[in-house]
Amino acid sequence: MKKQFFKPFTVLILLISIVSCNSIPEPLEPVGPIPNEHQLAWQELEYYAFIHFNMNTFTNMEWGYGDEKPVQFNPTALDTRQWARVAKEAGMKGIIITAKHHDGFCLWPSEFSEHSVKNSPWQNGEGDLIRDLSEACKEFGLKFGVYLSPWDRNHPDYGKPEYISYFRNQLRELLTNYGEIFEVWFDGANGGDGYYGGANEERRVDKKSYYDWPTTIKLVRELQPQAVIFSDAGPDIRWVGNEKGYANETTWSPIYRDSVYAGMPDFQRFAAGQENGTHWVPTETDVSIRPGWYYHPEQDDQVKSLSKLVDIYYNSVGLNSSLLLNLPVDTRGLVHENEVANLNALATFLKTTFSKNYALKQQIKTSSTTKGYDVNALIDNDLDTYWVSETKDEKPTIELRLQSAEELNTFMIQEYLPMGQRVKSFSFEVLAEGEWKKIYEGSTIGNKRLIRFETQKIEGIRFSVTSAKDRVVFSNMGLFKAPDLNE
Ligand code: FUL
Repeated sequence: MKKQFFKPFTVLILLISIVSCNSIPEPLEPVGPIPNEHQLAWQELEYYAFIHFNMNTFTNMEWGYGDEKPVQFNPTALDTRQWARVAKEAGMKGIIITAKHHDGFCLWPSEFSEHSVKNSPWQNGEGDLIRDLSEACKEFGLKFGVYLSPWDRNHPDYGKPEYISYFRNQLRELLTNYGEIFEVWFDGANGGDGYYGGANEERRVDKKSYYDWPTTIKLVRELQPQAVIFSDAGPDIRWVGNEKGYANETTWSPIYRDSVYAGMPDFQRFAAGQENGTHWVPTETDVSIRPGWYYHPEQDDQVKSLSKLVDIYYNSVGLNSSLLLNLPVDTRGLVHENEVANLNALATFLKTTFSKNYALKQQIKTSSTTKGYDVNALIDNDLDTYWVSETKDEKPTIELRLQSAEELNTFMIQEYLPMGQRVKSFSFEVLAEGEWKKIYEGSTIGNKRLIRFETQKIEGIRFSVTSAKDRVVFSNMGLFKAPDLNE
C-alpha cells in the first residue's frame, strides 16, 4: 500500500498553525516586584488634591498645640462643593482631606471625642465636614481620601496604649461612614510637646513600636480593601522625600523594606527607590500651592505661578510619581480666588498640551520586537496594550518619523507596569533639519517620563534604551506641543 504522508487536511492544519504561531505572543514574565490592582488603579490618577483645612486655618498656625477650643472653628461660608468643583475643573482626580491634624481637632462628629465640629459654632454643632466633602466628591466624580494624624497633641492619652484604641476607633469611623476611600494618609510627624489634656508636656513615642502599625494596616485592609495606604515607606505608596514638588531623576518604584511605619527616619534612602527592591511602593509628591500647608492671609500673593506649577507637574508626574497638590482652604471655607486662577491656568496648559498626540498614526520602527507583539501598541493611546523588545537586543531603539515636520517640545513614554519597572537608562534624540540631535539622557521611567525640550520643528525622534534589567515593555509614547509660558 502506498503511504500517503500529507493528506490535504493535515497540510491545511499545518499551514494555519504556522501562520497563527507568529501572532501568539511569547509569554512574558514580570521582572521584580509589581503593583497590585489597587496600586495600578491609583497610578492612573496621577494628579489629585490635598486639602489642609482644620483648626489651624482659624488660629493662623501650621501645627496647633492642641489647646485650641472647638468654638474657634468657625468658617463663614464653608462650601465643600466649591472645593470639589475647583478640583474637578483643575483636572484633578480626587481630594484627600486633613480629617484630623496634629492638634487633634476632628472635622467629623466623632463619637470618641468632644474635640470636634460637634462643639463648634459651625452649623450649630450639627455639621459633618467629612460627610459633606465625601458627598461633594461623589457628585463631581472625584475620589475621596483621608489624612488622619497619628500624632494628637490634644488627647490626654497620647503616648499611652489607650490612645492607640482611640486612634483606631477614629479610623474605623472614617473608613465606615463615608463611602469608598481611595487613599489613607499617615503622616510621619509624631511625638513631641503638646497640650495632652492639660498636661502640657513633652511626649516622645517609639514610632516603630508604639502604634503597632501592622494591626492598623490590617484594619484599613478589612474596611476599605481597595484603599492605598501612604506613609514614609508605604505599605502601598511612599513619600517622595521632600515637600517641594520634585521627585528624583532616578525613581525606582521598588524599595527594600523589612518594616513599615509612619515617620521612618531613613526615608531619604527611599527617595530614589532601589533597582532591586523587594516591594513595589511608588512615590507620591506632596507639595502646597502656597508656602504653608494651611491658609495664612499674608500668603495670598504667594500662590505658586503657572510656570512653577508646570515645572512641578513635569518633575512629579513626569518622573514616575503622582502629584498631591495641596490647597489651603481659607477662613471662609473656600478655595481662594488666587488658587482658582492658577489651577485653571494649569488645567488649560495641560489640556492644550496633551490633547493632541503627534505620535499617533505615524511611522514607527524598532530595533527588535518579541514575536507576537506590535510596535503600534506604543501609539494607540491604550495603557493595556504594549510592545516588547527582544531579549538579545541589549539597546532597544524606537524611531518615529512624522509625516510632516512639526513644531514640538514635549516627549512622553510609559512602561507597562504589570511587567515591572525595567529601564535603567535611556537617551532621547530629535531629528531636525535632517540631523539627529541628542536632547536628553536619563535613568528610570516607570509609570511616566516626560521630557521637555526647546520648541523646534522636528521630523522625527529616536528613543534608545541604553541599559535595562531585561527586555523592555512600553505601553505608550507621545509627542506634544506645550503652549509658551509667557508670564
Ligand atoms: C507634614 C505635616 O507635619 C505637615 O503639617 C503637613 O500636614 C504635611 C503634609 O505633612 O509632615
